[in-house]
Amino acid sequence: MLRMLTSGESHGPVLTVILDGLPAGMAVNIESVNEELARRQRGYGRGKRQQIEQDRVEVLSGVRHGRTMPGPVTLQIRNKDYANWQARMSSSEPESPGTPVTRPRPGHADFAGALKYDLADIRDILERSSARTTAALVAAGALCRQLLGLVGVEIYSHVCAIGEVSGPPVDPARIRDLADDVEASPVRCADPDLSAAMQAAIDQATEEGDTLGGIFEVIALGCPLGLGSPVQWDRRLDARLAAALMSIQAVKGVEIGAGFGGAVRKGSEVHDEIIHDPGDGYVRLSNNAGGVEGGISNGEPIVVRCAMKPLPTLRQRLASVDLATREPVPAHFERSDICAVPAAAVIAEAMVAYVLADAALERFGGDSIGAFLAHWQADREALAARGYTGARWSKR
Ligand code: EPS
Repeated sequence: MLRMLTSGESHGPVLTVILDGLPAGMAVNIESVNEELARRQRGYGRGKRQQIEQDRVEVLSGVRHGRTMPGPVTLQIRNKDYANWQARMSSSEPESPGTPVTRPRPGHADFAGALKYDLADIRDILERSSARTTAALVAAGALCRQLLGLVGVEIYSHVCAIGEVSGPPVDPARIRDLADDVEASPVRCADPDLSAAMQAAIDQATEEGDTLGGIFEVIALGCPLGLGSPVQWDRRLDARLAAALMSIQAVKGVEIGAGFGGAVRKGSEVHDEIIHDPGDGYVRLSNNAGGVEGGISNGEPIVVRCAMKPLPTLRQRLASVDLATREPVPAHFERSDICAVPAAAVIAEAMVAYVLADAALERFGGDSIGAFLAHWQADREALAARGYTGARWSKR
């Protein structure tokens, strides 16, 4: 239903995203898109680039007088740093092209990308594989979030672990109350002691010229029942969430609900029992499924966790080989982040918003926002007639 296509290089003039398929007539709040971009830029352990950029979106198509038109929305974010890279990133033959990057960083797209695309200069792939492009995804995700907000979906995230510093699980039912503390923490962790320990771990990695990964969680509250379908592999909501989250740079693992932890427990301990309460309708006694059963959202909070590997650009250089000479060399280093887990959590919110908005449009349809909301309302009434009232989360 929705399609999303980004373009742009890390140090090119702009990043763009085309989002096609939003219903016509949806109110668009550009300031809140900019706030999402600012959230992505924050976070302890980020590099100097975030002091250069102040990401803001410009609308190039698809919005008129504050509302979506039927056509695709195109958003643009200018890279301020381009001013310092004009010769190196020039689209025409420059007088001096600069020194080519020939020393692949282990863990980056450099090595496989240079060989795959037959490149003499790794910059041609590193500029596009860079996580800088996620600014465009966050901008489009912000519009998806605005659509979802109209049907009561709220999306939150928090950081569970940075390197070896990790905390106890957070009850999804508490995430709304914790949200302000999460936003105020430089590492998106509501617990002040844990937040301080995570920052100390990042300081140590900075000192050692190293980098850190971690684990973050995204929780979507109020997701309507019935998004996604088991009838075809590529329509399953969990499969779509996993693909979207795995597409974020450095994400190496995705869990839904109890995830890998559920694999070592018995069925009787894992599956979320169902009761029917005359007042509340159907209620689940736990949410180990993370809000998705059989590829369908079941009305419980959607809970996804991602494992992010440590970033591959290290001051403490790893062993590599010069692709031009095949001599052993230290890997290329350029300005980067020490830890981007808090930013990745914000990016993951955007990807979850995209997947849920896409699935909501599939279920409720509608060319106009009025039709979309009318279909959603009719669906709620139909579910209520069957005893499901929604918005009831785990009582345990
Ligand atoms: C950036 C993400 C990272 C930063 C980048 C900005 O990209 P990469 O995946 O290439 O490491 O390092 O900053 C720079 C490229 C730079 O010049 O500092 C982002 O998310 O904005």
